[in-house]
Amino acid sequence: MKTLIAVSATALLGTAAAMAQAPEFAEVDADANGEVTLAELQEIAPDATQDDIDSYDIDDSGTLSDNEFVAWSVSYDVDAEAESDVDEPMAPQNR
Ligand SMILES: [Ca+2]
Ligand SMILES: [Ca+2]
Repeated sequence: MKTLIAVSATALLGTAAAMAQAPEFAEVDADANGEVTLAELQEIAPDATQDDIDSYDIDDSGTLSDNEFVAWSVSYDVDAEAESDVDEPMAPQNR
């Protein structure tokens, strides 16, 4: 069982580094053009769809600006999903 935990923690480290924090708009906007496209959004939310963008696309641009992205991220609750994925690998008995 200890081996399983160690392997799981190691496998999660790379993911944790990318997902432990709520994403910043500047980080998600990979090409820094001021708009988050569906492809960019899917880097942090693989199950996101154009419908998700459209729901928060106030100016109907088809992409998310800074404000629109913040509104989306609050609704999507990236923090909660990241925490469930990481599952406290540094303190496995602290639950
Ligand atoms: Ca962009
Ligand atoms: Ca927009």
